[in-house]
Amino acid sequence: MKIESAEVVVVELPLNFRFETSFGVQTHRTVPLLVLRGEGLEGYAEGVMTALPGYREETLAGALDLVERGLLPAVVGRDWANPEALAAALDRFRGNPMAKAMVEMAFWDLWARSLGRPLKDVLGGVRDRVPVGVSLGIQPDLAATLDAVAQHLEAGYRRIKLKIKPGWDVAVVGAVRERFPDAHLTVDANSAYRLSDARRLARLDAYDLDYIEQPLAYDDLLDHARLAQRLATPICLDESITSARAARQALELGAAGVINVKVARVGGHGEARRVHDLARAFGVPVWMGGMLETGVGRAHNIHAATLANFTLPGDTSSASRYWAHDVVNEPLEAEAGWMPVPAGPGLGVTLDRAFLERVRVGGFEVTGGAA
Ligand code: OSB
Ligand code: MG
Repeated sequence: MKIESAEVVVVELPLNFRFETSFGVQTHRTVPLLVLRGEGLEGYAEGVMTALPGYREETLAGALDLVERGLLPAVVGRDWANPEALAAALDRFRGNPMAKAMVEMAFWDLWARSLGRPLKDVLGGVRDRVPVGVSLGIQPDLAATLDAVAQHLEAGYRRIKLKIKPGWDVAVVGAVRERFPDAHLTVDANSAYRLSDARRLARLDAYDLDYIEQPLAYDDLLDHARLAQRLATPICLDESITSARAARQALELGAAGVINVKVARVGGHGEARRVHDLARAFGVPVWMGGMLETGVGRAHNIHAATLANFTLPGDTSSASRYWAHDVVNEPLEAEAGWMPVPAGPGLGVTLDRAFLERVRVGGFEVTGGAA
């Protein structure tokens, strides 16, 4: 399939909530939406990198420069046998998985649309709906935390993830567990601790958490393996897993008893599926993470989460939790903790172009491409 042209539209959207983690506060997103065109069809993806590198190293400005000057010129104007062939053509550029994921994911959508099949089928998914939980940011106080947990359990979410950081951990988790004895609870530290905090983290073992997500440094597998030996609660890796190779090394080391797969963090659907397959070979369950996506990235994540080893509830909660107005026309809403897979070819969502024009803050087109 030939990619004839590409367009990036950057939009700015306010979040419905203030999202606080151990690495900072987000109140809005600046979202680069990529449109790839060919055979009269369009394929979509979004970038999840942020202005400053708080989660991983990639930045919005750096990624968009790479997309405009490196990645799109390498793929526009060429005929691609399949998405794997396109992904292989991006290998010569080092790192930058989030930037590569934009291009690779948009092509998977375009490819699936050209086949007239839902993306989930083309990826090999086995479900029509995926189980979902919520990720709750750090709240102003304990009362607000308990209220937020109660509200989302009542809405049917199947697991509650609490963001923690040093000084906001054992006491809050203990109080939430006491009030909600049967809830599936997890915590996510976003790399806020060190191995020397092992004794403090081991106190969380008392609260029957499904897992502790990314307690230690974003680029450290070895210390996570050491920590795993000192905790009863499984460790789930997020930031540390940027590729199938990193996943294999983490699994071989015993650093991950669970993996949070984010398609955009690992460079796209092909690599996400390899991470999924490796984890399955090691008997390790995976779940679909999120990056506060709009309907475009959310739809991608939902399709990918239909693969068989996505057995734990993911973070792909209802779009209306995040956005007063989404960039896609279709509602992506969970019911009783299940998110239906959008129907139709490809992603099954369409862009609200009139809305995009209202919130647009930048963008560019790439038409010529490869010689
Ligand atoms: O660590 O999983 C994370 C959001 C942005 C960056 C990192 C993370 C998150 C979330 C929210 O936890 C997931 C979501 O609701 O999309
Ligand atoms: Mg996380």
